[in-house]
Amino acid sequence: MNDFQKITKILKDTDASFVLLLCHRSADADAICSAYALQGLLKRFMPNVVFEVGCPQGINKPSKVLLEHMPITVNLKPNIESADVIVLLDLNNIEQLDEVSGIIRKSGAAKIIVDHHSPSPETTKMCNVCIIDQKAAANCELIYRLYRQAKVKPDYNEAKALFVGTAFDTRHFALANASTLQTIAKLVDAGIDVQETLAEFALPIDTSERLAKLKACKRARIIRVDGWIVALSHVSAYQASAAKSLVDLGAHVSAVAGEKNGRVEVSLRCTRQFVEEAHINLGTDIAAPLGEFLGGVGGGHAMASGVSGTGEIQPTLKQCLKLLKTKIANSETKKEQL
Ligand SMILES: [Mn+2]
Repeated sequence: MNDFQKITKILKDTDASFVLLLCHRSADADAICSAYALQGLLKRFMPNVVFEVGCPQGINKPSKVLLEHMPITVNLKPNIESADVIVLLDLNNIEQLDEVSGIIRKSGAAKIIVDHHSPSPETTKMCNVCIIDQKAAANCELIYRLYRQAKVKPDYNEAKALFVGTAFDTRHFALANASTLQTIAKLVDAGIDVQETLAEFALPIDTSERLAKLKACKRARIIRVDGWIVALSHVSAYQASAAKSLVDLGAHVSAVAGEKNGRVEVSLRCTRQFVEEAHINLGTDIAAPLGEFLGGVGGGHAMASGVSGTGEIQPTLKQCLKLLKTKIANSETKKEQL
């Protein structure tokens, strides 16, 4: 049985009449476009089932532009309790949905996960079908694979959604791999104009984001750890963008924290060289234990990850540096032993 057949089997076995396609907090283009394209695919086979895209914890700014340009409908207050089947998209841990995670846990609905992050055992355990491929550069790639398994060609808007979701998640294909580019080639064949579509969704940078990035650079503490340049900083918003800027400027690793109502959030970024030579995966080696330290959650990818928990900025950054130092030291010893 292929993955597409596994999904349709669950939908049939549960005699589902309402299927909720659920995106992560401040849902990005990859999550929303995955949900939209999967909705379209499944509707073809089950026209009597109601499929809804739910973003109970909001959507991010680029997604607002996306929804203005595309015929995608998103419910910001989905009725999770009444779903017969819940599909988690681009989301590895339901804890990311804060209070919504309790409702999902209590729900008797069958659960399916389609994701490209490192899997969280508690979340995969509660899912009837797990379609997870960490090698996929975007979740939209996994959805395109389902189209192929179903032998269905995406229509123009579905192809455009899959293209845009992939473009956003791969930083305009800078993080793409062979399978990403093969998928993109097929979508372009379906009628997508690459330059026009990328221009349509290009975002002007907000003044507040520009200021956050500049402030993060001004406040950065720069530490050398065994030849690696670590930059630690804090801003009250746009931590991810600020962390990326620090790496663009020359840091090998960056961590930018922000505090709001006793909650602390940290974005971590690093270069590919750091992942490969220090053998450190920011998601599993740093963000996950830092999340635990803060009584919250942490995870993500090797080069980009995030943490959310309870605490204050300085102790959080201190712990982050401690984790980085320990991991770097461990990788040094490993190298010596080789
Ligand atoms: Mn994604």
